[in-house]
Amino acid sequence: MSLFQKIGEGLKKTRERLGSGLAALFRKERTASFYAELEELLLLSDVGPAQATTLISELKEWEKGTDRTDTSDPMVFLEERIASFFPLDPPLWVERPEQTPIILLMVGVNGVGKTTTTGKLACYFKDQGKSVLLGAADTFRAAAVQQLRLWGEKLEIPVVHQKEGADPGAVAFDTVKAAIARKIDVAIIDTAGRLQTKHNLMAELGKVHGLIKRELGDTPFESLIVLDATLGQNTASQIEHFQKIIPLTGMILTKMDGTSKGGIAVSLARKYRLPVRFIGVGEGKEDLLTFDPVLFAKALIRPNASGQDENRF
Ligand SMILES: Nc1nc2c(ncn2[C@@H]2O[C@H](COP(=O)(O)OP(=O)(O)O)[C@@H](O)[C@H]2O)c(=O)[nH]1
Ligand SMILES: [Mg+2]
Repeated sequence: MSLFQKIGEGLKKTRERLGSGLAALFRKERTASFYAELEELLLLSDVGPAQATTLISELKEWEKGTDRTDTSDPMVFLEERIASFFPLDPPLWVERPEQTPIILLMVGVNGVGKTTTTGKLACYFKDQGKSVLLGAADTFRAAAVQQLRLWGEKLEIPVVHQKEGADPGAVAFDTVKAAIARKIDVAIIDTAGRLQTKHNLMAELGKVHGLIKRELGDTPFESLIVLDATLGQNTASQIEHFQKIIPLTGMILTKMDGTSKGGIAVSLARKYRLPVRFIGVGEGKEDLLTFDPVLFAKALIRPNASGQDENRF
């Protein structure tokens, strides 16, 4: 399967609603209710009110013929506009010249899929021939450390860990130190996330970030927020909470396979100007797909299009 086909499969529920809905709608005449129906379809898939309004007014302009370029298909027009909503800055792990390890700090609230995504990412980088180290900085629950160690065993990747209740900053610090000493390519640090708790995990997370930053000096690293796509617009407040504590560099949207609201990626990326790095489309180690705005928009809007861009990866 090509990446385009995998994205299409992962987005099945969303495209059954949005892609199929749009195809049926665009076959109809432009009656008074046309744009209302279009808006409803966009909102149902969680593209977000601001994006729906923008897309509809751009489509109206385009249909007047003033803005028309090389396509006469309104679906292609929408797809191109949606793709343009995503920021394009490349992630650190693409063409990084320096020899220092790439550090990924995984953050997000409990249950969104952080630990699973950490494991899948380890698999992704390992498959590219990179050396990987994992850090179990979710010391809040013993089970979380155990869960990450299982991924480590399965993938034959070392995991830096301490006892339950240990200082997550110390684990993160040890992971970075070890990654530098062992000349590791990518170190991925799993953390605990709770928004309301007496243990004040959010303050601890700020400390973890500060320690990594101090250790790396001017070398940049990624702080990736993991979000459960099935939660739709509720994910926005999670971004805002975490952004108050640490500067986020990107998003990973999990459980895309379980929702018809996959348009949330469009909404969040445009609103917060945060690039989407990966999408999760299942529980297995291979169920993590690199995010490409063009392929994503196409899979969302025109899943049956022949994927001319299929071989971009
Ligand atoms: N269907 C599906 N389930 C996922 C995905 N990512 C994670 N999960 C499941 O979500 C649950 C919580 O994941 P976990 O990694 O423990 O979340 P954490 O608390 O953020 O570390 C687990 O049952 C995972 O298997 C995904 O992309 N698709
Ligand atoms: Mg976890």
